[in-house]
Amino acid sequence: MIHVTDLFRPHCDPDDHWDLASVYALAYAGQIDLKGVLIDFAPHPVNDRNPDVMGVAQMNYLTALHVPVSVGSPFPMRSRDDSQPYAGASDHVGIDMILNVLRDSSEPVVINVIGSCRDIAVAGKKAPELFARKCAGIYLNAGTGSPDKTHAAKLEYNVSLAALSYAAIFDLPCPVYWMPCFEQMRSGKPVMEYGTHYKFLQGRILPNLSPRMQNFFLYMLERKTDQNWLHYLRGPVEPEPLKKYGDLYRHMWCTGGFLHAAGQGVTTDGQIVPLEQIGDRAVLSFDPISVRCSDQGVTEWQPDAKAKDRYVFHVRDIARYEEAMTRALGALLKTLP
Ligand SMILES: [Ca+2]
Repeated sequence: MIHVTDLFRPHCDPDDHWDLASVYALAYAGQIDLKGVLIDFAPHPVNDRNPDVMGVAQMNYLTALHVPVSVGSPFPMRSRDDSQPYAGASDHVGIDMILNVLRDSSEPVVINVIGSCRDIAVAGKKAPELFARKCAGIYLNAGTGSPDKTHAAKLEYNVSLAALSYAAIFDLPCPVYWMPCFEQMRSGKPVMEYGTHYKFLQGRILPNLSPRMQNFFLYMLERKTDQNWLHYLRGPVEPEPLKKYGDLYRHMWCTGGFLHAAGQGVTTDGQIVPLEQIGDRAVLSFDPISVRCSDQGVTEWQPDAKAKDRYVFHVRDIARYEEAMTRALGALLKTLP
């Protein structure tokens, strides 16, 4: 697995740190081989934020793993086919890391895209044949899943970062597991059928984690920008921020895709079980579709039972999805030391 994220310090949306911890939990359990973390070059707007390499260093230390981390391209794509031949070596250090991982891996690699689509789109345009051979699937967390074009025309945040790149992902010669963040923007509904969004009260999960994991989250949530990443992690847990952030909700999107990539499903009562055993207990599925995306980032899709490499995330039980995902996330993160 390669994990591509808009993980910044100080944080933008803190969900990316929860997601980073989730993929490290899968790696720590030996369910995936985490081959690299690629962080977007900059958020939008930049506001003095930098790629959070300290957060990755903390997770590597915690889990005793050595996952490389790199930084994405500073350039937006100029067209839907732009492989950025004008970029220098530093500009593509992260994109080339991805291409090297694909080349060197004996098995096909899944790629999570949970921020901008820019780097994976450019990587795919640089080496389409490599993606056809070695990319087992892109878990694309972006967009709006409404089958109704009127709703799809309101762009979701990750699409607004790089609409051409989002469109370009749908052109790549590898499976795409499309995980629209919402079915409709501003629908007012917490959970909809074709959107991954759920939320949980952080106090339901934070107090059950190991002290080091609690400190990983508090160091991020407190927007620490000192250099004290190691000693803060190993220090005592401060009760006041733990209480303060426990009382806040966290909005989440990507959890179901990480588990699916690791061959795991989530049941309607929130248990994580192997996909081949889950049957009709699954709270979510990936359904085969045919899909097109305009240069502006507007999708059109239909169910297509014959489709082999395009799937859409589908909530099977709207009433139980949020609670099921909260339980699954809590169980997953509790396994971290
Ligand atoms: Ca993100």
